[in-house]
Amino acid sequence: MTAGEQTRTHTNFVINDQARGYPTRSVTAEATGEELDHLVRHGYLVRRALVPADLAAALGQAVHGLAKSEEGKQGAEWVRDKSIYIRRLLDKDALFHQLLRLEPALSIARTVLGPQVWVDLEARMHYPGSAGVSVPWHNHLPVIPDPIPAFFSYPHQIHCLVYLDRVSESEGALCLLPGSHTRTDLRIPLGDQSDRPGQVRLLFEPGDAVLIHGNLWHRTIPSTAAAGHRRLLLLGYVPSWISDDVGAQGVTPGEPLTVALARTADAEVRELLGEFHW
Ligand SMILES: O=C(O)CCC(=O)C(=O)O
Ligand SMILES: [Fe+2]
Repeated sequence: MTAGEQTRTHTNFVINDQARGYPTRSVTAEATGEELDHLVRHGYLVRRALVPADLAAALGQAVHGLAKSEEGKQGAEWVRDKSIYIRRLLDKDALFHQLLRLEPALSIARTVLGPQVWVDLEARMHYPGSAGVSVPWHNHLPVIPDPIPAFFSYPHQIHCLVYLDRVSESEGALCLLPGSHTRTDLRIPLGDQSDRPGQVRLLFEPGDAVLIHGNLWHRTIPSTAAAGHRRLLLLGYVPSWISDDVGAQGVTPGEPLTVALARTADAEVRELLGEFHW
């Protein structure tokens, strides 16, 4: 049951786990019923000053350090003088561990996704002084078939974008398409940067954040030559059961034959064995 106070929303979730005695998980989100409703219906929720400015500065420094160490390395998602994407931050600098319990993002995510989630943390940085750096229209969950099958698991995730630098017109606003997270008929061509009716443009101060549904369409406006650094963190809240790690089950084989099978199998067999790339 969910009960709203002025600024908080409490929910008691009883999990249908017979073996564990139907445990209750209580979640209190620092968000009103209206704010949660906005997130569910429109697919986004802005939270100004989610992270204090001094912490945003320290996190920005850490992102900078990782960028320096990854630039040019094999596998780096790096375009010289333009941008870098850094994955698996929780494995790379313990400073980021304090974001595991970042509130109110975590409790908001738990209220709308269910109380059992895991957290993925990535960062993106645009280098200063380059004009035309941008991310065209995209969403983060491109796995939805049309028509939607009767028992399809719609990929609900909440992604919290935490801005570590000021984002003015020079660095390029974030543009969102409200309500597009449920529009399975929307097919925006790859690379499209055009304005769309109803789009919302957002600028940020360091520490500001926006929570989006992972299937919400969004893009960034191209930077100008006057752009400063544009660093942000992407906190991904994913339902816990969506994971390839199911823990120890039964007697483990000495040498997993599926690993050898996958080496020579075609794409369909590899998918059936669990291979999946975003
Ligand atoms: O830079 C931004 O404001 C958003 C970046 C983004 O959408 C992404 O990296 O997926
Ligand atoms: Fe994105």
